[in-house]
Amino acid sequence: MDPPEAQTVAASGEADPAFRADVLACFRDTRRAIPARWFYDKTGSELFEAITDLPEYYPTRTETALLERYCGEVAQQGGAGRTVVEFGSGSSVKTPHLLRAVQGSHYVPIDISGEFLRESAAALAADFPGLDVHPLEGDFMRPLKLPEAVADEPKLGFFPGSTIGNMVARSSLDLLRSMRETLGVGSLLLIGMDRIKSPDILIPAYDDAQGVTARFNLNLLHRINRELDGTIPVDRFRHVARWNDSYARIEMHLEAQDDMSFTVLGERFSMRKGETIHTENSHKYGPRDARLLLRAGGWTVRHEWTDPDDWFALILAEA
Ligand code: AVJ
Repeated sequence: MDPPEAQTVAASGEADPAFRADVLACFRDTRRAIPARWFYDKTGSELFEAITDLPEYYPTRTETALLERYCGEVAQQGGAGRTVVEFGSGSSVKTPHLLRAVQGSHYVPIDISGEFLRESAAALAADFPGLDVHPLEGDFMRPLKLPEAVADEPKLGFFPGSTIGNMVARSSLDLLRSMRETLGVGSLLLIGMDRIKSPDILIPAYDDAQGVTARFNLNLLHRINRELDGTIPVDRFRHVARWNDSYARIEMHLEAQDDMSFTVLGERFSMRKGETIHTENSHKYGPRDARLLLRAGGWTVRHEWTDPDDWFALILAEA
């Protein structure tokens, strides 16, 4: 019989201390917010995979098409032969296109989840027999020391998926600067950024007809109940996706449908009808916004590729 999976059976005492701290801080504060990274337990990761297949969720599909089409040009524009360093590699599904085009001899996937990282690194190494894979477990929000074997190699950072969109401006700048420090002057960075577009396209992408995104959002409350011994009445919350135009971002919230009170780790909290927990920001960038942000972070844009609707951009920048 298969052993039970750690994440689904985690008892309150074993929950990630950082998760615990973020959740308690959220409910103790009047401006309730929980960092989006806590969506991704096992169920959450599976639900995100399901989101990427939804007809309304255009980003993954659009970016993958751009990578399939333009990785050859990325190689021509200076990427050829470089060591690819992927930030938040996860399952590395988009990486083969780039690795095939660039033809470097090393690959450094960086992820905070060691188990996931080693599994996907092993799978990639099997598919690319000539490639030296050096998985690096760590938090890429901070500058990291790359493996000795790639110290003198020219590098190409890879940060797909519009993950930068989850960060507020200040954090995204910190990240871009950290990446510059990690990779070094003269390095390249290939980054995926989602464009500003009509809310008529954006809202359904984050509030789909099948309700998968709603389940993804609500799973956070189930996770709190499971891992932090919570009594949150999940069915009395509603998934909300809204476009915040002044911040150019989609926000996801969980809205209380009634006045309520519940406990988390034995501590009692209450919420009023209509109050929300802010669970995610997904910032969108126009062409000039993207260039300015990158430049402020120490990166000069060398090339951009977009789809015919200009819904998503792949940007190549140099440190
Ligand atoms: C993984 C952060 C890029 O913001 O579009 C998808 C996450 N949230 N649907 C995004 C997400 C709701 C996604 N990122």
